[in-house]
Amino acid sequence: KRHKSFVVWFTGLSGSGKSTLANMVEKELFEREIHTFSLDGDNIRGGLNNNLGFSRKDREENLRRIAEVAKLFVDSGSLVIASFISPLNADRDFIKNIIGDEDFVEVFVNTPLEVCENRDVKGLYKKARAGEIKNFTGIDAPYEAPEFPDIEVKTDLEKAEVSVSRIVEYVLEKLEI
Ligand code: GGZ
Repeated sequence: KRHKSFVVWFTGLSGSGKSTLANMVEKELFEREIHTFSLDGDNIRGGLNNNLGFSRKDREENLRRIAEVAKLFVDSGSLVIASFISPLNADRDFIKNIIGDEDFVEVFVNTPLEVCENRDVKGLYKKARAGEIKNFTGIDAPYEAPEFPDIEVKTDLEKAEVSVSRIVEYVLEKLEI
């Protein structure tokens, strides 16, 4: 199918549910024969960016490279789904500038820190509280909530299926198919 290409960018805390939602959105789009490509910590921080950590400078470089890669995929015609904490307004502005305002959809996965910390799927919050991980977002590194996201999702108040269909609806509209 021919359609427009752009980036759907999920921002939110660790454990907020970015990847879960992104995977569900991707599945829905796949079933509609839309060709997507997902970027996340697993395929980026494990490879291209395996020399980067979580200092301010490294996060900037992490996100700069991801934005450039996302742009390449957009140029090749893919619908890109990216899931990264991208903690600061400045980070997201920078990303938006690289990708281009028109091709950037911001999805704020707004899950309260307490909820993420209670889930603690990977035990990282516990380690961060114990001081075993430094610069952990939400604990001893900042997260700035986006003021005007295109879509906001509250995973503690809304069923994932409902959030996903809101996102998919927005995407389908913008795809102009
Ligand atoms: C935040 C960290 C950290 C620190 C390791 N701070 O829940 P996860 O495990 O699977 O996702 C988090 C991921 C964040 O990487 P990003 O590339 O999305 O971050 S950023 O956009 O800020 O560059 C978490 C894990 O890496 N992780 N240490 N100190 N998250």
